[in-house]
Amino acid sequence: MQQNSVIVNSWNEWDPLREMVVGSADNANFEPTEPGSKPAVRASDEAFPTGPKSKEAIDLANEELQGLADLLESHGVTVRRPEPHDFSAPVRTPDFEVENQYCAVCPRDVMITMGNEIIEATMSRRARYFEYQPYRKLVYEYWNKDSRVEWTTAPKPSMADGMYREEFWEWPLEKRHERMHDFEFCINQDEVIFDAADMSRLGRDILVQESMTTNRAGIHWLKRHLEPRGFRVHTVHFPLDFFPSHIDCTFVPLRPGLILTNPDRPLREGEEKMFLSNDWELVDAPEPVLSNNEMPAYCQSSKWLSMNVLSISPTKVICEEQEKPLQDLLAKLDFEVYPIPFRHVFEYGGSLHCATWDVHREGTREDYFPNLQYTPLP
Ligand code: ABU
Repeated sequence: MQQNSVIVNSWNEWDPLREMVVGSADNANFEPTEPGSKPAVRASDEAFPTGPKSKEAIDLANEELQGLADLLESHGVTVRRPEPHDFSAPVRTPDFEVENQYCAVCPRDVMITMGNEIIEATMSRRARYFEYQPYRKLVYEYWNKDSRVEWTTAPKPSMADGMYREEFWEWPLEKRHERMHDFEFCINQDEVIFDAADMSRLGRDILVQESMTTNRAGIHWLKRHLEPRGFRVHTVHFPLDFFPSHIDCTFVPLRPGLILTNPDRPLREGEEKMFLSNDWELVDAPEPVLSNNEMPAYCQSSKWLSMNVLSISPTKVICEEQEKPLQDLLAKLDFEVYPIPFRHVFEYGGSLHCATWDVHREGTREDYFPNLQYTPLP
């Protein structure tokens, strides 16, 4: 049975924050083309660059990441950073080779805290196979300091060619629309695959999005691991998101009873019941300030990075500086909003929530869904 831990303790996305890892753009490389990812320059036919990002791009992103770290520290949060890592090094295993790795800007994609347990995700892309390494020193520190800290590394998939469905990238839009309820993407169902950022924590209840980066075998592994530890794991789907990857630009819990939702990506019919029958309110985010075509050229994420906000507490939220319509909505919902510039981080795969990993928030595991009917695995 899990219990509160002095060092590692975080059960949801909103409790008062005490310790957090903020990513770093040091040594970042462009993500390579591989079966799980086909990066493209936005609104252009230009070839996607390869190898290390420029010093200027890295400095600009690091300045904004440092700004986030400073803001968190001014709110009493202890901020930790990843260890330096050579992302330009190629990776070669018996099953695949890739010319370089990516970056440590988005710890959220790799690491997740479930109460007093740290889980390292399997990951789904070759360039991210070793992305846990910049966080290992920290994990050892937490694990050595407190015997109540649990540490789990999920099984590494082979990432061999047979794990992927490469034709996925060629499907025309009509075919994607036709097949939107199949939830079959660029990874198949043969191995356990998940990125940590496809999960969202609401106390006893964990949401997991089926996506391009998390398959049904991955969700099954998470259920088998988490249910005996007292969690209920719910699979969620957003059928109109044809390239889903990571839940935190789609369905963003802000405090008990309130979720920020993406108007372009409604939940699959029927999946809203769990929220509505437990008096949760789903509030649509406003249209982002940038259109998809206006996002930074090398950014592979959608305009909905606008929604990728970070909660310092149930009443305080950090939001990207230019997203005024969202800031206004959050203020109307009674949040204190802290706007900071973060646009230069976008080309590294995320915004404020993606670029962090919460290690310690106050609070314990609560049941926010008392009217839930849940059937655990047999
Ligand atoms: N890594 C989060 C990106 C999600 C999105 O593009 O909507």
